[in-house]
Amino acid sequence: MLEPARFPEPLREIAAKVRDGERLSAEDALICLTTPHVLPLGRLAGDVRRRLHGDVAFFNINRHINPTNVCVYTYNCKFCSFAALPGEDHAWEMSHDDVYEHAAKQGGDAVTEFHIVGGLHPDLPMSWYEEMLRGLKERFPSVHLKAFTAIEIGWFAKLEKISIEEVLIRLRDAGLGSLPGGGAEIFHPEVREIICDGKLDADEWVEVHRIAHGLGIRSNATMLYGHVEKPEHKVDHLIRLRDLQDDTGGFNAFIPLAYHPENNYLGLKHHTTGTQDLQHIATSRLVLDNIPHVKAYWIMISPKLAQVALSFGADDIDGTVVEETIYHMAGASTEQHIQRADLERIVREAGFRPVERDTLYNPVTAPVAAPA
Ligand code: V47
Repeated sequence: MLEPARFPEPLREIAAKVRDGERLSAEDALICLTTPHVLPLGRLAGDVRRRLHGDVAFFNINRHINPTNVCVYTYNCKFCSFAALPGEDHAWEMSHDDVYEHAAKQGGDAVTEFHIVGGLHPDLPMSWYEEMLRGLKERFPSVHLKAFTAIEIGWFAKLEKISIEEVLIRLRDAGLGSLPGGGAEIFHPEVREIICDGKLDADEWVEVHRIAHGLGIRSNATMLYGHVEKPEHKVDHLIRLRDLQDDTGGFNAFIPLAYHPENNYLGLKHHTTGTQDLQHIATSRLVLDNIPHVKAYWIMISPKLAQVALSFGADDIDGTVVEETIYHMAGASTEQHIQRADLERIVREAGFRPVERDTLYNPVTAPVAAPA
């Protein structure tokens, strides 16, 4: 039982709200993000997480595929270490066959999700991506295709001169199952101007997800922290996401993403600390009372910290991944692949019960057959 009186100020009032199931205000969110009392904050978020999910911690068997890193916003998105201009040494463009070959490399586990994102390629028409989705569905019919950030969806609309709705309908017809949460960064224009000037703005990002939800396409949401943003910017970000979720109910999960500073144009040196990472996980769980899942992405914060995060509000540690480029090009030193047995062990040793889920958080009961 939560006893607010045992919490230090200024968390006491927040503890009372958590105990009573009351929504936190923007002012409360600011307190969560700035309090030095991270352990008590984690205790509150852990309590909410246990109310929602008991002792279950989710993981999935997934595979990341990045068909190209060629991106017209290479200079705009100063925080991104993944993108390249056409012809640069580190630029790549996969063929459809390359994509299928990557998809088939599963590292021995029966995959249920392909997570597919890439740069905004100036010359690849949307039909190239539709064909890729169809080709994947033909070869891997049971695998869910979670593909394209809101930024890519906006780019397709611009390139093809069609509406967001039409883009989403065409991609869904080709096999798209849901949208990942990338591209949100920090919504506030003061930050967007510095880190990703000219990219889709907050209203546009929100609109893509709103339209997707209206079409029955579920999605995730992210927030990139640990660079030039201030706590107030993150409060604004979280409240905007919560408002959208109140309207649509279409978000599955929220993933706070820790900024990695290497090999990009932003010119910052510092990595986030473990305490900061846990504080963002805990705050997300407490503020986003209407988003069912909070993910501690092990690739980003390490399997060791992801274990701790499960007691600070997270209920999901993402999946096997197999090959990761976005964080590893930005200096991540974690592995790129983890086996199912290791994910289960990480969860179990943190005191939780591992449950394999599919992308939409249905438990996977029988292993899905690997494609021939
Ligand atoms: O949008 C880019 C971020 C995101 C850097 O939906 C960086 O299940 C840190 O969205 N340092 C893409 N972050 C990753 C993403 C994601 C990851 C895992 C699961 C899901 C999901 C979504 O990565 C980008 C951007 O915010 N990013 N560069 C960097 N240097």
